[in-house]
Amino acid sequence: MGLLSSKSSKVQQAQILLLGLDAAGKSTILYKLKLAPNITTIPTVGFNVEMIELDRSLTLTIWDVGGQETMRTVWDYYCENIDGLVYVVDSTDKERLDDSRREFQHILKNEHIKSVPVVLLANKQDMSGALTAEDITRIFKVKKLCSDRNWYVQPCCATTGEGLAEGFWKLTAFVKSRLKSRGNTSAFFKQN
Ligand SMILES: Nc1nc2c(ncn2[C@@H]2O[C@H](COP(=O)(O)OP(=O)(O)O)[C@@H](O)[C@H]2O)c(=O)[nH]1
Ligand SMILES: [Mg+2]
Repeated sequence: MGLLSSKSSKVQQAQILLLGLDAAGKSTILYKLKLAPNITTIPTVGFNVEMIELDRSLTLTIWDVGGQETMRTVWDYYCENIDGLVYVVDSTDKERLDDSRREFQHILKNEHIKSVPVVLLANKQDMSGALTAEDITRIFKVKKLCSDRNWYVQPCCATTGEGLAEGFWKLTAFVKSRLKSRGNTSAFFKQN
């Protein structure tokens, strides 16, 4: 029984965790994905959640957990039942790049997200001096840290939406491939 639509197809649902330091751009991304015009973001208290459908066979439920220091301690808690991780980096915040890298490294160690695909969004590419996706890949040691899973680093600009669809398409493909290889055991189904 589906609660959300009357479509007759079997739609898979994946749980996606959207993480990153505060002010990285997570809420902007979430609202941009929903195509809501002229959204003013406010700091996330607790979490925001949105469901999006890029592909008719897979609905992504995206959990935007606050990035403030106090919230970072509960990131681990949200990792249960997660099918994909999107990690947002403010490519211009060079002062906190190391903090962000450390949090990224920490979250990848979580048992529950072992082998879960990761898309890093190198956000704020519209600003001068922004580090490139290649810079972020190198600085975050992504090749090494994510050698056990599918990963991709996507440059984007959350305010214009540029690069977001590409990043989430990549994630969708990774998630589908993982669910397939796991025999769909971890996915929820909405049978309408
Ligand atoms: N220039 C620019 N500003 C951005 C971009 N993405 C987010 N911001 C701004 O960065 C600030 C923090 O964004 P927000 O989405 O609230 O970050 P969150 O704490 O990760 O949810 C806001 O003022 C956004 O308008 C971007 O791609 N370019
Ligand atoms: Mg937020």
